[in-house]
Amino acid sequence: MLSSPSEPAATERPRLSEGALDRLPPAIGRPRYDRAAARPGIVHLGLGAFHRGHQAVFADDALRRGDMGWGIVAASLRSPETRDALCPQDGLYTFALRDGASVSARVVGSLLRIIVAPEEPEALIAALADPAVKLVTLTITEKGYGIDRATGRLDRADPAVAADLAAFGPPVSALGFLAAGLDRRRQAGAPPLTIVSCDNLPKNGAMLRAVLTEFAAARDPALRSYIEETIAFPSAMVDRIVPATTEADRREVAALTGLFDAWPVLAEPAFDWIVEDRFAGERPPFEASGVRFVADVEPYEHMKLRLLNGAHTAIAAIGRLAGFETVPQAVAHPGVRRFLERYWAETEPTLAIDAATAAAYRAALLPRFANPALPHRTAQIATDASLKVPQRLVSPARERLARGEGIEALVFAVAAWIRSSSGENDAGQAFAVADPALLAWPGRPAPRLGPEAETEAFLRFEAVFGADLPKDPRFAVPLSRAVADIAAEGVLAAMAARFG
Ligand code: CS2
Repeated sequence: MLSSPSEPAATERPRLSEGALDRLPPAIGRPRYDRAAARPGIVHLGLGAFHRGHQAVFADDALRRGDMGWGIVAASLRSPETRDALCPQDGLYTFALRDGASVSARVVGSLLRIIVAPEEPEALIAALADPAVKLVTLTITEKGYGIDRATGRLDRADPAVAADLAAFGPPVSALGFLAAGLDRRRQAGAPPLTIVSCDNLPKNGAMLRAVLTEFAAARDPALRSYIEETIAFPSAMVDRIVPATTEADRREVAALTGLFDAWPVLAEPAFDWIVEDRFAGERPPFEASGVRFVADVEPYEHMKLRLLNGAHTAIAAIGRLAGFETVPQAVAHPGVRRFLERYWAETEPTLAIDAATAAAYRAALLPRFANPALPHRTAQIATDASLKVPQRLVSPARERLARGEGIEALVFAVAAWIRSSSGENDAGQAFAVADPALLAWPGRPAPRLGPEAETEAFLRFEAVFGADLPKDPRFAVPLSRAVADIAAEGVLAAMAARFG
């Protein structure tokens, strides 16, 4: 539903705001609750599109139902962009669901306050220490946790972590803010808190607990004990495809709502938020929105990381090499679909979840990826790939090898990632590699070193491959061959030769 040339430009329309809600067409949902009466019960770190297309929507549902203690104070840890877009709109934004030709939209009102952490560090610490706050959620991406991926421990060389450990000034890192907020809660005797990582990392709750306690221990042993004894870190599986917002999206939302929204969020209808049922205090009343609380999240986590995210990472690498800009474009190619079937045939049996759940999840993936209304960019998914490949592709490969099973599709995906890390596609065109962890890795091979030397160098990337796989010829040999074939024939031909 794109605006026609006769319609006003998006920015010429009245701006979305509290005062403009009455002008929305009746079909557009909106907060009918008294936002001034909503109280912050959640602090969120990492105010990107994903949060606004996922957790913030469930909080808005709760407020709509009259549970007024579940508003959100959201913080951007770096950039002021989202705050600058949303504050003139009273924190409101449009959330649009797109599925093929159908689109529906609602205005979300759960963001009660937006903090840009570097500008107002004290406000964020105070929000974290607020006794009314019961839950902290995080979407800070894989690289936000200051974790050393090779050891699973705190990465003291991470610049933000190092800065926070070196000085007691205003925090910079997510861990620094959490530690400061928790320390204040401890001193004030505030009620216990639950902290939920909503990033695509395995055992994300345990991982966050481990790095945060290690960080706190470096500060103050009493803080460490407080965290270990009173704070809950349930693991969580989050799922929803939420591509970065484009100018075309802004125009579409303006045409749909009649109002200009500087930063709407567009997503697919499918979603999951499965949280380990281990809360320190009150649990958010999100079940009515379809959020599930379970005893053990790990089977769901693996299912999602390996079936969806692993396929995404493979599509992103193949897509970058073959010149597919978006996921729907990539999966329109029959060779990619044949590869994916093999990829899923390898990964599905590694899951410790009942077969029917895995099969249903897998069956829904191709239609989700193919959704033409969500042009999810391969470049976006390829961001930070070196932090994604281990849990998405390498872990299932390792498990299959341990059982003596084949790993042709998994190895091919890893090979495509290695080739795409050179920043050049199969037609010889350069593209940017947005992967700071890869760029900072001292062993990174020089471009155009040749496939054999390239594979050899990458196999020394311990944070990705560990110490075992490089020595295992069942992994190293086919990897080297796949990298060489992709270099010689191009990714699509090398893929067709293997998977049809
Ligand atoms: C994607 C995820 O960018 C990526 O790494 O694989 O953001 C993916 O879209 C979501 O996890 C879907 O739930």
